[in-house]
Amino acid sequence: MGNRWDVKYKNLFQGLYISSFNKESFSDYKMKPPAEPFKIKVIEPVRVPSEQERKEAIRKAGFNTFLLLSDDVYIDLLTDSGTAAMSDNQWAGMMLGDEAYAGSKNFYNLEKSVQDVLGYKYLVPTHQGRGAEHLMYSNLVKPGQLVPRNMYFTTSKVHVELPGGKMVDVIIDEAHDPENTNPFKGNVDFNKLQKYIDDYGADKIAFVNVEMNVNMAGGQPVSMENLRKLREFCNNYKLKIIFDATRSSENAYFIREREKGYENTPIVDILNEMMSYSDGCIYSSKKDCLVNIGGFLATHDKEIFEATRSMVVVYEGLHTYGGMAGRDMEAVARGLREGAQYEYLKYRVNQVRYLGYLLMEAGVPIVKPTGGHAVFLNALKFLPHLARDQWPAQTLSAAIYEDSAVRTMERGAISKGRDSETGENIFPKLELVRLTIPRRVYTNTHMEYTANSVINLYEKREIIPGLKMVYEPKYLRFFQAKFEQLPL
Ligand code: PLI
Repeated sequence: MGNRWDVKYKNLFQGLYISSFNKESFSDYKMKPPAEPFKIKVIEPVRVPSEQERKEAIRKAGFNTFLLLSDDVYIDLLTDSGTAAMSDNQWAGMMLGDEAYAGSKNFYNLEKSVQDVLGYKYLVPTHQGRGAEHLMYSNLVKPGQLVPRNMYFTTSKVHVELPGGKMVDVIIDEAHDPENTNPFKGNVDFNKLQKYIDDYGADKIAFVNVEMNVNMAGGQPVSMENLRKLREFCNNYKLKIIFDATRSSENAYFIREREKGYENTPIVDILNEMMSYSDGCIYSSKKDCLVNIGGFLATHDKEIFEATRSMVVVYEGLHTYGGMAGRDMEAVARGLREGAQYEYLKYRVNQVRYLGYLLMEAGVPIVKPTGGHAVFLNALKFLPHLARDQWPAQTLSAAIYEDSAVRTMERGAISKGRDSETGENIFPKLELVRLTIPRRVYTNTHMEYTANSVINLYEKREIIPGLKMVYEPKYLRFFQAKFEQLPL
């Protein structure tokens, strides 16, 4: 039965949405925290360091939250990667690890999970997502080729560049606008893709890369319609489609929530249909599989399978473990199934949305609609007095830590890095701070504590000074760069 929100917002979105989508972006909507579909059996004590300790810790870390000690953090929203709480069923599976070098039974359990949940026939396990990116992209990219993608991701960009390729952006324009509430901001723009084909020729395109619930755009989903059309489009040019399916279960939840025709479809069926439009995928299990380590690539294509399986033994380990222990493969095998359960996903997405709602209610500028794995603060609007090369997002992330011992992450110009040809800094339109919610780890009260800290800073935002970069590593600089505070 629909409630008054359904009626109100359905009209607004011209019948595209089947549920009360996006009501959180309206100021008259009162959201309640979602109830957890689990109870807590084990706890890990955490403490709030004193004001003096926080001040010292962030300076010692060069104002880079990656360089903080975990012991100095109260609520860790740095990443949703490898930070999930596993279930009793997953821990039980860990005890059934078959640590054989070859032919571990856990590999076959994982293979079966991937076949059932994602529908791919072939599986190559890796130690984590970037291991899979390395095998897949170095196999498919030739020097000088382009890889169109619905917005870059840091490790993906590097693994396309290492074999001599270049990643180019083909996401819809709406994705670059934090205020735009398009329900599928992760969609591919076919005009942009067509232009690359027209300008460079289809043989210059290594493959088309599509990320689910696009991380750098704010955790924004891709629609099934877009994927279906992309398959038809790419068939015309005989182009392969490779997914970054890392957050595909959360994307599937949004399809069920927002796309007509999927309102009662089981998540696993949605996932199978999504993957049917690709040739293969890379997958960091550390997100939607609810585990602390692991990754894989999977494919329908025997050629890709054979090429990457012959490489996995060089870089990762034998093709029946690929850098994972047997017990870790079992946890992934079980977590992939658990993470695709509707009730879990509903709680998960709504917990993230609750944090976004609290911030929006207080007028804090965030990327809308709230994404699947994180709330993203718009640092350009939060700290408008800072120039781009005073690194507003880096500054804000450090300031949040100093205020409350909540650890967040810069997702803007520091993450984007430099142009591989000119060496110049790139200043992307999105200069964001990511408040990434680990899965099943924090309570809704933790969300409220976090929101209070961000709101407190927003109220005194004009007295936050910018930063100067004083150390810059060659690759993936956001991990290790160091900064000093500028005078206000
Ligand atoms: O961290 P890995 O190597 O397991 O996975 C790399 C990776 C690939 N694709 C996408 C979309 C990611 O988000 C991703 C890793 N993300 C991290 C670490 C994050 O904090 O978002």
